[in-house]
Amino acid sequence: FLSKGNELGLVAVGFSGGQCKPGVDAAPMALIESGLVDQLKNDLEYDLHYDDQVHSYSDLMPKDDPEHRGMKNARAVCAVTKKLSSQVYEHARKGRFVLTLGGDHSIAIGTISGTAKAIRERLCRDMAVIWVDAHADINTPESSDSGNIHGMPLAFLTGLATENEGSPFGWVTEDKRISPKKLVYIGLRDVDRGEKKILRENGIKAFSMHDIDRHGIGKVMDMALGWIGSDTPIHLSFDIDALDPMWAPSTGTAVRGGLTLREGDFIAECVHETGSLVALDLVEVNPSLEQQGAAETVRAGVSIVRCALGDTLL
Ligand code: HAR
Ligand code: MN
Ligand code: MN
Ligand code: MN
Repeated sequence: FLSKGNELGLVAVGFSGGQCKPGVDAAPMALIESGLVDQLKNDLEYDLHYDDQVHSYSDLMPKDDPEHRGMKNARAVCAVTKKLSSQVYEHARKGRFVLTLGGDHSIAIGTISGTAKAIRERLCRDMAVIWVDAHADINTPESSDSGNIHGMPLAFLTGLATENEGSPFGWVTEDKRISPKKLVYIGLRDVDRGEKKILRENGIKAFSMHDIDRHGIGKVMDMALGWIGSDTPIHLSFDIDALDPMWAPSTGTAVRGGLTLREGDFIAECVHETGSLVALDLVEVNPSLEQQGAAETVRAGVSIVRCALGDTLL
């Protein structure tokens, strides 16, 4: 009932300004070159609507980007995410599944705001977000120690951080936000002290690696999807650093003790099985880091996308 047929909008966002390490901008090309698009078309039979925007964000870059509320590159991140939000909105509005290849995780400000607005208009529903990550990415500009915006997208998307009209993220208005009650994390293991307080005070549902160790990934997925409830549209935002560095070493902030390759794929498979998935982000693949592991990291990313889009083992 959610997406019509096999229409897929693909958005490639080679953007690295939400953090400080170059190279994550090369991920969309690396994913596509390793056969992702061909596989989606030929194996999974999607009808692709591909915005070839891999490079065109560069003309949006401001010349001058001074720190704003302690945030680095706020104007650049604003320019890219605002444009991305309308691209994603246009796909989702037409009932297409939206696949966005990042880029660092700051781009989720653009993707989730776009789908949240489109789903509200098209289905009169509030969308849920499943955020698979080692990190919580919910720092406010004030609680962040790094000033890197890829650690903040969920603060703006939930309205825990807001900006006035005219400020960089003033465009993220209520119609483009999600409720903190509709956010579920899986895979957390590196959460800042201020973020723990934010999660606690807002009753945000989170399954850490500890929960996965205790219950197993099967039970955790049952609980995560149970919290969201059936018939709720879901946006899956998958940070490759949720996987253990054994499987995905080429990422900007790798944290040991993560998901296995199969646990990552299993999460994607379970979300697909709900029939409620409306969009997927795959972010933080950085082929220039740990170069011996780059091909493996890209392959892990391709696998997660395939699973989320309905590939099955049998
Ligand atoms: N929490 C830290 C910060 O705010 C580190 C965030 C790292 N983020 C990512 N995305 N790699 O999940 O800077
Ligand atoms: Mn079509
Ligand atoms: Mn992240
Ligand atoms: Mn992360």
